[in-house]
Formats: sequence, C-alpha cells, structure tokens
Amino acid sequence: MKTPLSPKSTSGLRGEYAEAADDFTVTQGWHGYSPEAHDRWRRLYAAQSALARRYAAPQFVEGLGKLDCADGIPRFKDANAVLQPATGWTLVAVPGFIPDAVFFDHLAHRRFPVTRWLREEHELDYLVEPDVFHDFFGHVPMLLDPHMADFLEMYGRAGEKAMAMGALDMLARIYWYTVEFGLVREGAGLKVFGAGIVSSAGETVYAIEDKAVLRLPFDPVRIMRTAYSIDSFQQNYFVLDSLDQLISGLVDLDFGPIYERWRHEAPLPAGQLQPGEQAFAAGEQTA
Ligand code: HBI
Ligand code: FE
Repeated sequence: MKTPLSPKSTSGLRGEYAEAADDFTVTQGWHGYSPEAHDRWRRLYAAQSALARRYAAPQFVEGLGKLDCADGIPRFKDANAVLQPATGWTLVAVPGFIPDAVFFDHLAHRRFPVTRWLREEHELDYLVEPDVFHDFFGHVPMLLDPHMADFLEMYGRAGEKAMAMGALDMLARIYWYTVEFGLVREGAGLKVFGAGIVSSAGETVYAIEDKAVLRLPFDPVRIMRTAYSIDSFQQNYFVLDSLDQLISGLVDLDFGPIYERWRHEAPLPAGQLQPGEQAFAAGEQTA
C-alpha cells in the first residue's frame, strides 16, 4: 500500500513513505532541512505574506502572524503550542498525499496532516502535490479560526458515509471549493482564504482581480456538482458571505439524498454560468 522510495533530498525526504506508521505519520525531521531549504521558505513566505496582507481574509492574516514562521521552515511542535490551546488542533507530519480514509480519520480527530518536504527551486509558484509550504502556510493559519476548525472536523466525519455511498467526489468538491480555493466577502470587496490560492502568487491575484473568471455565491449542492481542475487556475470560485457559512450552510444539510440524486450524473463543467445564476464582479480592493 505504501509507495516505494524516491530519491532523497535535503528538503525533507520527499515521497519517503517507508518509515511511516500505520496512520501514515512520520517525524518531521526538522534538523534535516538544509540551509537552502530554509532560505527558500523565507523567500516564499516574504512573497506570499505580502500578497496575503492585500488579498487574504483578515482571519488568515491574523492566524499567520500568530504562527511566527517567517524565518525558516517552522517546527510543527512550536505551531502545536499555539494551535492546541486555541482550537484544539494538532499538526502531524506526513510524507505527502495519504489515502482518503486515513486523511478523513485524522481530520475527524482534529489532527491536520502536514507534508514534511519543501518544493524545489524550479517549482516555486505551484505544484500539484502538497508540500510543507502549501500545507503549513496555506492551511495552518485558518486552523486558528473557530469556523474552519469546526468545519474541518465535520468534513473528516463526513468521509465515511461519502465513501460508502460512492459519493466521495461530491464531498471532495466541498473541500476543494472552500478549504483549498474559497473566497469570502469582506465589506465591499472579496478576499481569498483557500490554501491552494494563498500558497500561489499567481492565483492569489487572479482569483480577486481577473475580470472574467466566474465567482459564484456559495451553494453546497452546486459545489458538489461542479468539476474542478488540479493543474491550472480555477475557472470558477465560490464566495462565502462569511466564514460562519462553513458551518451554518452545511450542518443542516442532509447529504444522503443529495448524494443519491447526483452521484451518477456527470458534473457541471467548471466555468459555466447556469441558467438563473448571477456572478460577482472582480473584487474591488478594500485597502
Ligand atoms: N492527503 N496529505 C494529504 N493532503 C490532502 O489534502 C489529501 C490527502 N489525501 C486525500 C485527500 N486529500 C482528498 O482526496 C480528500 O479530501 C478526499
Ligand atoms: Fe491543501
């Protein structure tokens, strides 16, 4: 089940699953990061934190500040000392992607899997797999927000039923269009909070400023029916009224009948306005 070894690097044992425990956790191995890797983190942090101050939700910016991680690849242990008293979450180190059922089980128990290795110099803006910059910089600040904290546990708990009903794709789209690529309304403007956006320089600007990309109001059933791409900027985003909607918009939803109704239908293509829908304009900046 565990994938074979790939060449080791000094950026944190990329793809090294051999030593993982049954729940796919590993030790972070913080002392194994090279000075070059820490320097790469510092440059990624400087660029993305500057963009975040302008384009990201205040909850993200505030959470990032509390993590105090500008100066190099952070120790997960130090982050846990901040997270645990705040929202009860614990970071666990993993070698990369882990099986769906294992991922859901960690989330259901408020453990967030963080990939331990850092991207290489030639893949600075975006990579398809999660690395420590995406997982830590992108996700951990929002784990300090009580709505995201509760929502991720709910998502983890929902996994088993979705898998049993053959509707994992539908549930995964909720995660994709919120946790990874979510936007939220903030005053007169729009802000980003999804980890896939805030960890990418190009997509942070694009998601807010592009004149043509579709920004649709948050609608869980619409989201569960909408395809996405993993290797290009998104063709549509969904906009929350506030982060509270992660809870209020989903707790009362009866997923069983929704899965039943749509799980065998082809998803709606990304980037297409459906009849009767209205999109948001590009977000004017609220300075
Ligand atoms: N593993 N490390 C890691 N990170 C993810 O985001 C992740 C995963 N395994 C499965 C998974 N995501 C998704 O396919 C589920 O959310 C459905
Ligand atoms: Fe992610």
